[in-house]
Amino acid sequence: MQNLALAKILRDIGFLTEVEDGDNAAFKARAYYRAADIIANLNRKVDDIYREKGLQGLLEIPTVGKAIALKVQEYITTGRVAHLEEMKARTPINTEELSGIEGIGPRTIKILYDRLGIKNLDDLYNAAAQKKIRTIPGFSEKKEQDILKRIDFFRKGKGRRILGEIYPLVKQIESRLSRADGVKKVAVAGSIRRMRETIGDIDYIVLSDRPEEVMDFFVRMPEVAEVLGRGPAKVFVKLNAGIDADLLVVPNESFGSAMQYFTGSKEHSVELRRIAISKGLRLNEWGLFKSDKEDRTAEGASDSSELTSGKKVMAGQVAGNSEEEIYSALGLQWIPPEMRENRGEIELARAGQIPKLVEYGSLKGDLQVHSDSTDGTMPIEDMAHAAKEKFGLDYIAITDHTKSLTIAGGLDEKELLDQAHRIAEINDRLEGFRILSGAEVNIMKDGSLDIPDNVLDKLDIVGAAIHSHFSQPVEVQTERLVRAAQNPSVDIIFHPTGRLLNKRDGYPVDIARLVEAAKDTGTALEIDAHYDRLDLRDDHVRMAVQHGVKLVIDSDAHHPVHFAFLMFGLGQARRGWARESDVLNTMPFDRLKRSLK
Ligand code: DGT
Ligand code: CA
Ligand code: CA
Ligand code: ZN
Repeated sequence: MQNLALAKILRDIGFLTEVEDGDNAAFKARAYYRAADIIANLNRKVDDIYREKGLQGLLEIPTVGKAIALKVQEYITTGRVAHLEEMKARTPINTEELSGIEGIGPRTIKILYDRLGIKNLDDLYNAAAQKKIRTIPGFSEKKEQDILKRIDFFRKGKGRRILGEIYPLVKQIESRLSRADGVKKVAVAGSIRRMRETIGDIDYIVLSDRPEEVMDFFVRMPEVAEVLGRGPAKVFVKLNAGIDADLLVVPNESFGSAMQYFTGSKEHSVELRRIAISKGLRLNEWGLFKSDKEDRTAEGASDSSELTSGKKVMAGQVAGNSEEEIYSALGLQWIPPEMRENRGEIELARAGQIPKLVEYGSLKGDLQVHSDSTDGTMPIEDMAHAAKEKFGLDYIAITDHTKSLTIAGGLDEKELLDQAHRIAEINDRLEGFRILSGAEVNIMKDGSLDIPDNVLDKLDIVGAAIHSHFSQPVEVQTERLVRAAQNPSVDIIFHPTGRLLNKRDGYPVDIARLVEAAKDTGTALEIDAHYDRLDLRDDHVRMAVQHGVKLVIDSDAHHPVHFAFLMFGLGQARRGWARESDVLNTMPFDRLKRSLK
């Protein structure tokens, strides 16, 4: 748990830095978020590293600099970090509660605190209910109403965690469970299987004939803090990490139906159950049954969670073994989990028209990668080497920041061209791998770029992004992005909304207008795969796909471990029904090169 606990502390420091210092601290905060990512995904315990090599060992952890290493050391040796405690004392705000409300990031939290002394969810609710929020410049009656609605939503849902932040824990428990006696298979279902960007809890399904033993093992795992409830085949626990986990143990005949049931979404499953009923069938986690048979054998226990042993219930089972079998018995094509939100996928499945979604592992390259020329942590060669050897990619684009982003050490015209020259030299030495020269060029307040066209012209690929002046009205922000897309050198709009999930409100963008401009100018829109960005959102992706706008899925890597996060971008793309042909960087290098502006 140590690594994950440390990651949480670093994230808290980053967040409070942004609350206290506003947009100016965005980059400093990001350094903390990055170190937190690395530590959460490290395959060694940080305290082991420290015991072995001391502070030097900590400094060798990628993205961990002196300031962060010292805080890590302090935490390992004393169990606390004074800097964080001072910040918490100075800014006594329950950021955890407040940032759980959609659309409320550090900037808003700061304004609410300064203006109305709002420190927690109760304060926020009361201020909104007393119509005080609308009196703050930049807020409105509508925003106030939204806040009330979201608080209600939040209180029902007990807050949601970012998928990528919880993912290492999900995998750790999965692998522990898979080694337990009597376990034949372990699967993760629920919103995680659907690759939602935030998740409420973790849902496991275990295939086993010995549910009691498996549940005993589960509740005794070191990750478990408390058992919340237990039935004959289901158990609910609270984990030390503060999130709940559910486990369902099923026999082989019910594995597919359990997967279907536990994967949801609820809205999708409700519709499937309706279809089952219309065919004289009943669908639950134990299988698809003939209605009359189930009524007789289950003896009125229509909530199957109360059913004890499999055997007697299985009479009359039409399907249950696999999901395919269940969908097929309902007259439907199998539907990829990422599409199961009852947003039209069931109609497509009935017509046999489920699109072939872009596959995990189908990306051939990564078009947003940073190097140590700016705020990345590794030389170009090392990023290329890792992309090729560890992640099987065929190409990357080096897209460092440009000069007006001084805080990231952005490159000027000469430095960009020098870098492109160096990349050409590296390419000469490489076999079976290509590096594109590029830039993440900064979009200025008026929508112009900070690097002139005659320089951008000479780069292989150009992404443009907004990094400042976040608080402009939606028309202004959209116009900035549209202008950038119209630039003849700009191939991609990077992270189009600039949000950081649960951390920073993005700038407001009229995505429909941006999609239209992207279409008109042949500009691609990025799904930034880093799990705390993931802009575009799933419905934005769908809009782009519907309009034939190309997407790119990039890791925004500042260190090789970040290439692993491409899967979250792919998940988002699949949630937006994107096919391989919608994603530019599924193309082999030569074709990609030809399709750029
Ligand atoms: P989450 O955990 O909020 O991110 O979202 P899910 O979709 O993982 O929801 P969860 O964990 O409450 O339940 C897992 C699945 O179990 C859900 O997707 C569908 C199924 N399920 C849970 N509660 C109900 C229910 O009341 N009715 C139906 N039809 N299905 C349910
Ligand atoms: Ca869940
Ligand atoms: Ca659950
Ligand atoms: Zn950027």
